[in-house]
Amino acid sequence: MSEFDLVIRNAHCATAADVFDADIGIKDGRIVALAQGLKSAEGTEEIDAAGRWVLPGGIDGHCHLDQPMNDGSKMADDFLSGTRSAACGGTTTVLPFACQFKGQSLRDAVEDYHRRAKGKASIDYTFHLIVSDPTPDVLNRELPELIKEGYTSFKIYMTYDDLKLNDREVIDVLAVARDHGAMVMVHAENTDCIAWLTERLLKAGHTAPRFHAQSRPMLVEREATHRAISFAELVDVPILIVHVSGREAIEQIRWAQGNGLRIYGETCPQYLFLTADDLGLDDEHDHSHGAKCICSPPPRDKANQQVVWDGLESGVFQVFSSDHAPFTFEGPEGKYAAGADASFDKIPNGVPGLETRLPLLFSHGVLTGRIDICQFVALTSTNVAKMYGLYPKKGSIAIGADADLTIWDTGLDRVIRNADLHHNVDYTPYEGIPVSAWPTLTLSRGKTVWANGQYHGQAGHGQFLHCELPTPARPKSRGQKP
Ligand code: DUC
Ligand code: ZN
Ligand code: ZN
Repeated sequence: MSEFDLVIRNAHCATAADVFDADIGIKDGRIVALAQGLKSAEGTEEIDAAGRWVLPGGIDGHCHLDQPMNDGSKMADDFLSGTRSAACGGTTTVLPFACQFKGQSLRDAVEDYHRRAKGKASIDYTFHLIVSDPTPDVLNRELPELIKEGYTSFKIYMTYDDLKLNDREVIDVLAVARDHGAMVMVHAENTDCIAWLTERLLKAGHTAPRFHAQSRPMLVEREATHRAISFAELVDVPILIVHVSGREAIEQIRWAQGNGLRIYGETCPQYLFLTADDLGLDDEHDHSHGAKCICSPPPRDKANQQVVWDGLESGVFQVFSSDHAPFTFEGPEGKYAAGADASFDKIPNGVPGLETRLPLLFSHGVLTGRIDICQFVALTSTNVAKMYGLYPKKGSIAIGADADLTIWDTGLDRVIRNADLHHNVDYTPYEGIPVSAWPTLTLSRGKTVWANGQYHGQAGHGQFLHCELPTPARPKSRGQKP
């Protein structure tokens, strides 16, 4: 029997820490050897990566797949099309959400979500929990049990009527996370400010998609971010502020980090590549592009894009996720599920981005010199694995790690076209944006899922991952609270 199933020769590897040249020996889906001039038996499959970057597969720590909606819309991507699209863009692990509806047990939500994933995923996956109804039973029994079983992260919302928690509920959930070592992701926007602004805009007849941005200005995000940070300080627990859109929330996070609080930040491609103008301009009567780009928090302006880039560069952000939330533009379950003349507040929030996340950041971050290759790996893979307890099985090129790898083509001259993507959405908000890097090969546990422009994934190859408790990225810096 051969020592390796596959050897990748002449790999120019980057991890979050190092850049090195090696041959990579893979056996039974894992990396078993890293050496120069690795000997292999005759007939062993080989791939020559000479001249190319070989990186850990991307881990998308925040995406929505087949998440049930209650407004007549339906997510366009399930685990089949979502993981296909992810693999074609170099992502080898996804973390979508098992969402609890108010009145539902968390266990039910988890079981339902397992049914949705079963037999469909072509790459590995795990779930965050969305906690929308923190009853005493959820807090005292369900969450601790689920954390022990490997569901170690949950998302909470400070807005959206069907999901939002009040301040006391936020604190209660943070306290459970602290007691059991889990990670909480916080959607930070002030719900009452949004409701007040929305009411005024609609009363004035301002219903077009562009008013979405005016209903959720940066102060709404800043206030909720500050409040979430204060609660995390009170409880003495780390939290991750997700999908941070611009300067005002970034200032809050930077302040907290500077004061020794364990506050982490996530941002997404929509805050680097879209602006509020993409929601539509004053003189526009065709609202289609605007509806396509409605997401929350909304994209801001050019100056804020630069502030987000600066935050990636300087380390305010630990993770870069897609927040893929796939709704078609056409069709009865898409962006206009509530009717062709639906006002902005009735348009489902979210943009697709699983497949374009890595090529966009590689092209406009690494190849422009804004971030280095190790930062790219950290933001898109390693830190995500550490944050959610998947490291070192995922997120590295190391002996014993899963052979989730990407080989990159750079120096390309292409633009993003929805026609070339593999999701089930009929548009991409990034249409026409140039990219000069794209993975030429994606391996999921040693199996080719994407090669030379062709998808080779198999539904059911993807495995559910039980997460360990997250690896703290920084030592505890504050005294224990009662
Ligand atoms: N905002 C969210 O909070 N979730 C999905 C998509 C979005 O825009
Ligand atoms: Zn959110
Ligand atoms: Zn989201």
